[in-house]
Amino acid sequence: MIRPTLAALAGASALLLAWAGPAGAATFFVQESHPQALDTNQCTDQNAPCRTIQGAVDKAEVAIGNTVHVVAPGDHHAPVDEYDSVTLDGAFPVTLTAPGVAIRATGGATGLTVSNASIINDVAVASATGPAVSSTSSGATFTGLQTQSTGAVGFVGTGKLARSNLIGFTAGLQLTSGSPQVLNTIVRSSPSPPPGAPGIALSTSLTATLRHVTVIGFPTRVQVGASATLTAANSTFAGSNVTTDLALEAATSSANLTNTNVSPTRTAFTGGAQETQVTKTNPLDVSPGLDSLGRLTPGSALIDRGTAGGPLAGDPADAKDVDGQTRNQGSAPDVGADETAPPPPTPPTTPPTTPPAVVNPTGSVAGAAPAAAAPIVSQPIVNVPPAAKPKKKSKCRTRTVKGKKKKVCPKKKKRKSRKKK
Ligand SMILES: [Ca+2]
Ligand SMILES: [Ca+2]
Repeated sequence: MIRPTLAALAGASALLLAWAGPAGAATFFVQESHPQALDTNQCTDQNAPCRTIQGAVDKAEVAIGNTVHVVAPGDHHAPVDEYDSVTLDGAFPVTLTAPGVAIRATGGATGLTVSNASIINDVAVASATGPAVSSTSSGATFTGLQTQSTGAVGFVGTGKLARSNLIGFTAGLQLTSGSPQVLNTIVRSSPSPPPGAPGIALSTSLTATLRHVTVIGFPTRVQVGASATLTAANSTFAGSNVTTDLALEAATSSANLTNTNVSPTRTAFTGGAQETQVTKTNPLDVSPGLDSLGRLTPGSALIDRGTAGGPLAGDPADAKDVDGQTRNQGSAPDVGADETAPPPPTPPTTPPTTPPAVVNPTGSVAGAAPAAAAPIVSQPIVNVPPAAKPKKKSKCRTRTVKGKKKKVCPKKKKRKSRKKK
C-alpha cells in the first residue's frame, strides 16, 4: 500500500486551493507585507504569495478564467499595503480583487491600465499627475473602484463602472469611446478643481448610459462633446447657481434625461447647440440635499424620486447602491448613487399593551428588547404553569374528649443523635 507523503498532501491541498474557481481556473495571491512574498513564487498558495500585483497578473494572464487576489495585511493597525502601477493587457482577461490595499502611481504614470475585458473588483487607485485608471476595452468591468487623481482625470476610457467613487482633478470621469455604462457611482472633485474642469466629460462620437450617478463639486458637472450622446436616468448633476449642471458643446451633441436632476437655468449650450437637443422625461430641478461625499441627507428632495424603469433598468449592477445597500427601498428608488432606508413606520397613537416579559429556557427574555449581537434562538416560548404540589395527607385525627372535639396528632420522632458516645 502506498501512503501519501505529507508533502504530497500539502501539494494536493495547494492545488485544490489554486483550482477552486471555474473549471481550469486558478487564483494567484499577492501580499506585499508577507514574509514569504516573492514574484518568483508560483503564487497559487496564500502562504507563498507574489510580492507585486503585476507579478501575479503576468502569471494569471496566460490562461482563461484566472483570478488575482490581493490580500490585505491581517492587522488593521498596520499601514495599508501600497503597490506600484498595474497593467492588464494579456491574451486572457483576469479578475482582479484588492480590498483594503492601494495602487499608487508616481510621476505622470497611470495607476491601473486595462486593455482587455478584465473584471476589476474593489480596487483603490491614487495618482499624482497621470490618470488613476485608463481603460481601452469596452468589455472591462469595474465594481467598487475608488480613484483619487490629484492632478489628472480619475478614470479615462470606456467599459462598465458600478458602485464606484471617482475623484479627479481635470475630470472625475472622461468617457472616450464605445458605449460605456456607469451605475451607482459618485463623481466628485478633489478639494480645488481648476476652473472649467468637468465632472464627467463625454468626448466626441460615443454613446454613454448613466443610471444612478451623482456628480458634485466640479464647476461643470457633465459635458457632452460633438457627436456624443448622453443617456441618463435617476441621476443628479445639480450644483450651485454660479456653476453648470450640463453643457452641450456642439450642434451634434444630445442628452436624453429620465428622472434626472438638472436645472434648465444651469444648462449651457455652446458651439451651435440648442435646447431641443435635450429631451427630458419626468424632469427634476431641485436642491439635491447631499452631504460633502455625495450621500443623501435626511429629507433630501431626491428620495423616492427615481423610476424603476428607464435606461439600464434591471441591470444586475443596479441592484445595490454605491455603498452596497439594496437599491429599491421605500416607495421608489432614490435619485443619485445613494439609496436611503425609509423611516420606521409611525407608532399608533394608543400603544398596544405589552405582554409581560417571559424568560424562556435559553435565558433570553421574550417580550423585552433583544440584547445587541445576541444570537437569535428560534425556539418556541411556551408558558407552562408550575405543577400543583400534591397535598400531604394529614396524620392528625379528631377525637371527642369530655364532649369537646380535639385535634390529636402523632408526636414527631426525635432524630437520633449521630454523636458517638
Ligand atoms: Ca427610495
Ligand atoms: Ca445608501
